[in-house]
Amino acid sequence: MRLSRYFLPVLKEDPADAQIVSHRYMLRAGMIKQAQAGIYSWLPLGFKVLKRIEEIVHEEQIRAGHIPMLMPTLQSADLWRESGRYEDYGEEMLRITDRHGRDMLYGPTNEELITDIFRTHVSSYKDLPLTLYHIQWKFRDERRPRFGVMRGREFYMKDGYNFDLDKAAAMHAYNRHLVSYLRTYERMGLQAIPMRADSGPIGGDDTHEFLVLAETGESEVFYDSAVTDLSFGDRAIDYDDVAQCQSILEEFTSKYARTDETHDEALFNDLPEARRKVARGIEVGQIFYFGTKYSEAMGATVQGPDGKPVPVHMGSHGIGVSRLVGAIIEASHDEKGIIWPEGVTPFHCGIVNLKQGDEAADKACENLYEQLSNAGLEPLYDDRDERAGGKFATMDLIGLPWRITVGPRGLKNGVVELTSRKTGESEELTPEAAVAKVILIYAGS
Ligand code: 5CA
Repeated sequence: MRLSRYFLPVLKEDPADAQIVSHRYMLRAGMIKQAQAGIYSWLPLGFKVLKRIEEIVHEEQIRAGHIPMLMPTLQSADLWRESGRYEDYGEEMLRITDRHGRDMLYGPTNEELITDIFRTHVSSYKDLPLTLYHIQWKFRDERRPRFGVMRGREFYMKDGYNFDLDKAAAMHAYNRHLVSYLRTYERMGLQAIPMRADSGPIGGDDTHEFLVLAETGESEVFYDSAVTDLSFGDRAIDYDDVAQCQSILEEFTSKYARTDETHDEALFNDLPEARRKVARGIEVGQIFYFGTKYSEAMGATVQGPDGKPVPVHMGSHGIGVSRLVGAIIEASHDEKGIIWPEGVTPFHCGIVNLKQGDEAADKACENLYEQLSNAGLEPLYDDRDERAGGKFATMDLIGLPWRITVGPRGLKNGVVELTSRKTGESEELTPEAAVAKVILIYAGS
């Protein structure tokens, strides 16, 4: 993309109403614009990051054997009356009436709708196990929408639902989700710690939230500092291997890590004092096992091996896709702007032309642009007729991990400059070597 043809409405001043850094930088970098309280338009740069995150979530869900689909945002109130949640859900639910006077709602989550699909089409245990998921907009009429996309009213969520014959099989689905989530967040450059949590209106006893530690997080968390040493890394996973998934769950959940809802002071105090940490975290996902709560209420049964009908065991598993955009910025920024991890960056590499209109500089930039594009990467070329300082400030603000700077002086010596946004370190390389290095950095990602 050439910046002269893009739509990147950056703001010079800090917006007055943004209290946390991710909100401030998302507005300043022209990623989002508020449409109403807690409802945002995703401008091109923000939309690109949202899509990258969505892609990673899809890839990891499919890798785990879960099946993508799409359900609508508007749902019928009657389904929610069947589960009893139409009344229970309270004021967070946006209720709508259509022209025929039918009660509808903008879905805050999809347990009822998916259970209805399941009961219509699945009748035998032979079709289990089954996990279906979608990534769709949700609406919760939060009392205090705030912090930009972190606590929106309209937000983008991946929600997945497993259907299994018995509790043991459903717990394997739970474990599989936990493992796939660990991988998903690490690919985004995040450490998200699974913590024992409370199930709220979704229901059930088994639930973990995934938290990214950040001062601006809304949840208070208590944990053994040893959990922060764990990393998923590049493990080969067989998602059908029950023992392997179970052992990874144990590895990542056996150390003390809880949100304030389930915190147990006595257990916590058993830890050596130096390892007791109290901090704040951003909840970027949650997994639930709730057994037969919905299947019994809504008659989702299958014929078991003995021919008798059994209600299926279910769980639901969510990832806050739009919230993640903010969470990644909270975890990765400096005073100049965002620092995107390579896995989610909107463009792979910036190209800054220090002297637009200089024949050699223009040509070198065009060549770099073409070579990076031919390698399947997306460069963002700042080809505007602007001062170098302004171009650097924009690049630093929007946070691309790598920048190639091209100027007439360097070109006389046959070099351009490759700079890491994270470390600020630069090296002079021939244009070919700079391209080769950037390609190598992204190889395999
Ligand atoms: N049905 C279950 C799992 S699919 C469910 O709805 N879970 S949830 O309530 O925990 O939501 C899943 C994730 O969506 C949360 O972990 C959080 O990351 C994100 N989320 C929830 N509410 C909001 C909100 N108001 N704004 C942005 N993201 C949110």
